[in-house]
Amino acid sequence: ATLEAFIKMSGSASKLYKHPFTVCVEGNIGSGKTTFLSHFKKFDNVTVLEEPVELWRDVSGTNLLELMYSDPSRYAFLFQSYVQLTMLQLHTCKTPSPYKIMERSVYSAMCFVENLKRRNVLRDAEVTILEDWYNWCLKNANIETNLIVYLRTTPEIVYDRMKQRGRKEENAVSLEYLKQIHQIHDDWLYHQTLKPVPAPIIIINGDRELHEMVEEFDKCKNEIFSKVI
Ligand code: DGT
Repeated sequence: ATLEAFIKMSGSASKLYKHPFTVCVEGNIGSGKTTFLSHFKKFDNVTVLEEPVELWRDVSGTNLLELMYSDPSRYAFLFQSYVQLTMLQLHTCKTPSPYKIMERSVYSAMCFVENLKRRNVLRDAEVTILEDWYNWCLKNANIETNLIVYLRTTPEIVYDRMKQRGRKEENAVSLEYLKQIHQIHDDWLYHQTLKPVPAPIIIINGDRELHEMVEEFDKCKNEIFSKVI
């Protein structure tokens, strides 16, 4: 699989936008990011970039997502390093449309790193390397973001959704883990005490049934498309 396979080009590619209006959709595992993104696929002026999970599942035949969950102390660094690269590729790719909507970002990848650091899963040197790369990217890469949509959820609810979805790698994911990831997202985007927020935020209640979220998405749609670029 190549990254291009994940870049759903909408419209003609005769013109590419180097700086499209960029929206990153954030939230816990199972918060409805994919559903949110799929809602925007029907608009011609939007390029929707889903998270490259399929790439993480097949790195030269190796399922890094699975290894990260089954043996985190051995593989978390390798996994995070690849997540960071694939996210940067999404941030920096030019789009055929003036709006780009991305699932997650290089910013939220660092929420997972923060958790691995707090749980002492990563070694100090591994954390330093990931943070140094991240800080270098903040200064030097074109990862400018115009809007963040935060699908705020309750850990118990996303735990049930995750179980129902039954992604095999996530068998080992506990409610405790989802609470940790929720807390870090909330400290970052809701309480805004963790680290700087890179763009204005829209917070959506992601606890509603996924099919009921359409209403919430429409509110967001108006807010996104009212931005003149
Ligand atoms: P959705 O549509 O809101 O249900 O989103 P998901 O659950 O399909 O997507 P996401 O990004 O929350 O997670 C996909 C899987 O990849 C999940 O098992 C968590 C994992 N994951 C994503 N990004 C990272 C990361 O930076 N580090 C670690 N350790 N895991 C990550």
